[in-house]
Amino acid sequence: MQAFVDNYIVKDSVSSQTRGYDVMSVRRDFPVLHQEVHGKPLVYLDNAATSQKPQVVIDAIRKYYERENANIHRGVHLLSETATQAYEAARRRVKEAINAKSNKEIIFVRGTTEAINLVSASYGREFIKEGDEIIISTMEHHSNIVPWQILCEMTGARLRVIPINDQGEIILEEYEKLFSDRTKLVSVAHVSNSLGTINPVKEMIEHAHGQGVPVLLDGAQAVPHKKVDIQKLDCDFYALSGHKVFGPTGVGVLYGKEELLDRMPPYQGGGDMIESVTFEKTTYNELPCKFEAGTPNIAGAIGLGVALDYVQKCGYDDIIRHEESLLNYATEALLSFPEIEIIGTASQKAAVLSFVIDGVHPHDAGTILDRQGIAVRTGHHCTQPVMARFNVPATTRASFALYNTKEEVDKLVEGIQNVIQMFN
Ligand code: C6P
Repeated sequence: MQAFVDNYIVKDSVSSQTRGYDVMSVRRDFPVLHQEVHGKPLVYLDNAATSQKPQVVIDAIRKYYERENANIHRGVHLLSETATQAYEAARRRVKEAINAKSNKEIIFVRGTTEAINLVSASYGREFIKEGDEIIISTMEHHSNIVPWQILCEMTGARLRVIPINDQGEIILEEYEKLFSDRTKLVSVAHVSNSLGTINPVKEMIEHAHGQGVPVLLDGAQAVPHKKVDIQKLDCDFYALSGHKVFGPTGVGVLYGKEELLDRMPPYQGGGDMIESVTFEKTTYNELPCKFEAGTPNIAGAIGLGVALDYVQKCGYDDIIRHEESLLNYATEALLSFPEIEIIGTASQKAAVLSFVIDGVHPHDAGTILDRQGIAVRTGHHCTQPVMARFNVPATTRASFALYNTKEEVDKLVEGIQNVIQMFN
């Protein structure tokens, strides 16, 4: 069986494993990048929305469906055992990648959104009562706002919101002032999707723990860019999406400390999450199955395991260095345009560049860039309170990944020049 499991592990034949960090080799691993759109070479700068997939991930998913597809934890036949082994190997892979203590702490879900909804529904049902308070920040994605609002409506609890400064950074003194004996949970982004800010989560967690308050980190935008060490962070929950970290859509992870998950009621009922069922009384399965009702996204989990392996083999230090140089290069170029304002200028930033062009609606900018082969996201990025904070209806956002190049940044800059010229 081990041989089978090994089949899904990225071998050292990953193209990027040539000496040092060679972005052109990395690009060769991503077939989707090698195409034209509107007759121009694709410049994919919408990585914060979703990242592209390396061939090893595509191959793993294809291989699973071609050779090994079966339901897990249910059959005694070989394919079912094989699929179960591969799924559980993927869980171990996630556990190692984020340095969790135990496989029981890794719950496969649909993505970050479902991970946060799981905590708000389950932790909320058990621990949040009328008058309690939940702290979030102004820069949260709607996925880390709305589930808490629903919980507040149901329970009579209330949200407290940490303000951010003009650079798009959390104001730590204001954060600390929000705590009281009513505070029951802090839930904040590790990295902001619309501003790029990397939040000082270690200090924030230390402060919250000092007050006996657990912390959930929304890691959707962190895992593609930095090594996440759950035990070092000491967060209580961590949510991530497979598709942002070069894995498939429809799969993600909720990490939770075992002692907390143990005390939380099930989120959904169904197959695999039970120990025994009678009409009189049902008992629940152990972690992590207690939170994985129904047939999960088996191929997705396997793909995610391979994707995490791929990123690790590329090397986080090299990825960080590469993306920092792209971000600095692009930021400097955009600053040279008097018509452009960058939204989000935190001192600690991931590879996200949001901006507005004077007199040009972001949707027009996005459409014109698209005709030049450049894919960026325009809109509010599911962070309407951030747009309100900066008094803009929307931004244009370029977000970089490990396979982007300086030449692509040059094309973005050229594209923006064309946008400005057209509107003049
Ligand atoms: N942000 C973006 O373009 P899901 O959709 O569940 O995989 O991830 C939701 C989510 C949660 N938190 C943060 C910080 C995010 O960035 C996202 C997804 C995408 O910015 C799509 S809106």
